[in-house]
Amino acid sequence: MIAKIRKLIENKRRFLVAAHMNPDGDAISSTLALGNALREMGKEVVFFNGDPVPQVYSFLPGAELLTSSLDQSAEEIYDVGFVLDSGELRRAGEHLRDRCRILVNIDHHVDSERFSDYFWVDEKASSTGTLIYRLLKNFTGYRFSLPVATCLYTSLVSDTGSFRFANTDKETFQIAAELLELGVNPAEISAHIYEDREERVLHLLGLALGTLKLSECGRIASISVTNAHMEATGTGPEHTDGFINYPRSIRGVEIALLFREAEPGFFKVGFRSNGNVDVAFVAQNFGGGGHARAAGATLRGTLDEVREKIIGHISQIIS
Ligand SMILES: [Mn+2]
Repeated sequence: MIAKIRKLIENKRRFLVAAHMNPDGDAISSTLALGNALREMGKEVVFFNGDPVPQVYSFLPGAELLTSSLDQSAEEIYDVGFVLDSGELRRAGEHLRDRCRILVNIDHHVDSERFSDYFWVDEKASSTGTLIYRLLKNFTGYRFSLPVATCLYTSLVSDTGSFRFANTDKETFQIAAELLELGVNPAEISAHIYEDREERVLHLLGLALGTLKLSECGRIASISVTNAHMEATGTGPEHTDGFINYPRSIRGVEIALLFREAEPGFFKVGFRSNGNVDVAFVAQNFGGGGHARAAGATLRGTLDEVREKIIGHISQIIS
């Protein structure tokens, strides 16, 4: 499949590169890594995401090129649309199908749908950035530039939680080492991601931590972020990235949950697991999806209703 996608790139001219909305570090970085590399190959490329770039990733080369709205003129059709890190097309935008002659799905989500003409999913890869690295390696003449290397390194760091999560493997370190040889500065990138927070984000975190709940068995921990919390602190959903790691870090906790209010009457639920429970499977029960250790779903209801439904369901599974 890698070689097929390489040939597609070699033979086509106009590309769109997209990833899932409400983008995390891997979504943004893999978009920019592939987008920048295609530009370096002399291709015409549009970098797309339905949502804005989270501030912490705005340092990435090409971040300023990301657009949330496509030119609506009918002529604006792309030869190839890459949809990265998205288990479902609707997570990136259903309308992309009409705008692209060929869709390519590159992903590492277990339950990634076959919505595309080219389907390349490796659920063992620690990040979508890893797959972009492998793809670019397949071009004999391509040499990784520092901008592309910087994006790829950021993918690795963000999807492995700075090389801490269970998906961190030998390949992750091998790629990281190669990227360092190309001039990537790990401390600088980490400082951008983890030490460039705005004060208001910590106030939001404070409110969220105030909602911490631990189940009686001590194995399920959750925190919540409501629209009221975000209004009070002048923040948005993009500022909750990483919050779920706090309930996850409690001794004995196997499943961590983050409930975040989306549109009125809906809550997005983030799931993290230490591996005993497959949370992709849990999330699928509620119309969501993801990985065995990290997944998400959106549910209708009040915070109490959604929380009871999810925690009740998980309690049954683990008991
Ligand atoms: Mn990812």
